[in-house]
Amino acid sequence: MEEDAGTLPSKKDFSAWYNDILWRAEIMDVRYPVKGLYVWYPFGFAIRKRVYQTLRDLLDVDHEEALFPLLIPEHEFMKEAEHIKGFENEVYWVTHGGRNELDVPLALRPTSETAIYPMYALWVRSHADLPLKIYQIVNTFRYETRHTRPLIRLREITSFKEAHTVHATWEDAERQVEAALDLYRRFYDRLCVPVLISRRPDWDKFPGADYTMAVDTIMPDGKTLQIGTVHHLGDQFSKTFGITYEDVNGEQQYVYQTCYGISERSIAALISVHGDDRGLVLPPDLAPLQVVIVPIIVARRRDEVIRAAGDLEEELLGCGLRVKTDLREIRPGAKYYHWEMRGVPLRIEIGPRDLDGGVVTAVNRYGEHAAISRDQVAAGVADMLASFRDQMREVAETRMKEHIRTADSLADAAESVKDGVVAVCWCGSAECADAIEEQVDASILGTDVRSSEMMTSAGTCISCGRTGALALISRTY
Ligand code: A5A
Ligand code: ZN
Repeated sequence: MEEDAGTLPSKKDFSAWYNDILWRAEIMDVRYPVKGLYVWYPFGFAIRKRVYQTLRDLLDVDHEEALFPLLIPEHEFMKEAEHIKGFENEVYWVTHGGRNELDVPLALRPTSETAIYPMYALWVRSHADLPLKIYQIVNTFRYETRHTRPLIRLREITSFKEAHTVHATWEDAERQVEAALDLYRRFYDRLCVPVLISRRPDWDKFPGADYTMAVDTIMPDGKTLQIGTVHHLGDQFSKTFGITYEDVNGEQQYVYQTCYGISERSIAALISVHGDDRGLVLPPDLAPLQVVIVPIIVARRRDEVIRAAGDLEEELLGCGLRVKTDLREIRPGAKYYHWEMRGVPLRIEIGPRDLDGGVVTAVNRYGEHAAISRDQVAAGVADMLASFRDQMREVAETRMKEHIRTADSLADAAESVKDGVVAVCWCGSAECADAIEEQVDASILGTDVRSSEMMTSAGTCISCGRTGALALISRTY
């Protein structure tokens, strides 16, 4: 791996900052020689592990984890007409085994409906089997034609969490959509990443779905990033794949389904929402290293300081914290720089003066100092970590709100959208959507916005003046 050289570009130039932090903080190596495929460094992978464990913990409460194959036979993949239309231009095909052409071409899953649902047709028998809630975390492949970007738009999505649920009625599936949104809200709350939840316009819904709800966050440049989607699939797939159950009266009924997904875009959001000009800022629960101890060594009292640092490390490890003492023979300043880049939430400095005073000096990743009494150090560190997490949540929330404006004219919207999301009133017609998207030079993100603060009553469409309802507009990744 490369040594740090120079500094991170300012986050004001977000794109340059993002590209740089990925290697400086050792998250992704972008030098892999296939477009859209990237390599997780061990440190990036350690963050991924914690983020995905958080997701698993939330899902495992009432879902089961399973694993389906990567390869999907052409005849299954081609069954659902809308679904194919949505994905056919993005599919990689395996056509050969060695030198022999395969009888049945195999798709690398771009998503797994067509791998999972033929099996669901075998598994679901009676109403007693419902609801069925299964998820898997896998890699998927999409031949993306838009500009690829590490963690954001990949051709191999390495960390695709997809849940697929089966229900007896349309309403049960609708309730599951809400439950999934709630689960995603809680997931992003653990990441301290604020989200906007809305219903995608019809032309933007998942291929084959009745409707799509999306979770977006606002990136530092004001563009939105879709970091999760929840789809109500109605009975389209159950009719195509013959997924039926016997109801209480002994009659066969088609099931209703949902699916919902999250990818490593969640980690792109985590990095981008919180990071600063000095590097990553990570919530303590997700940081691979929560506390770094930096001994401030003065020759005369060297052994004493190092012993004290070791004792402190042992005590904090004993409390279940992820701690490390940095004993490298480099300047303390270089150590601060190194660990700030990697987002360590808390640094503890311990030197002769601290020893004499019976304290340690703790500095959180926002640069706030506190002296913690040595006898109370475990409780003091736990408090600082907890309040740092709360602060992270607040800072991110405030910043997101600053990126949301309302507009009541197209000109106004066109101006405000350069800086973030704009809430407008839209009548719902396709013609007005076209007019708005063209004149504002941005996309309609969604309607039916799930944010108490944005529940405006009906107003007049900014394009045609007829009655309309709240819609969000943004430039998107
Ligand atoms: N089967 C459903 C869940 C599905 O595939 N939905 S989806 O197409 O919307 O993808 C789920 C989520 O994966 C998206 O909301 C987006 O956050 C992420 N995603 C989609 N394409 C991606 C890509 N090329 N690179 C990284 N993440 C992607
Ligand atoms: Zn209109």
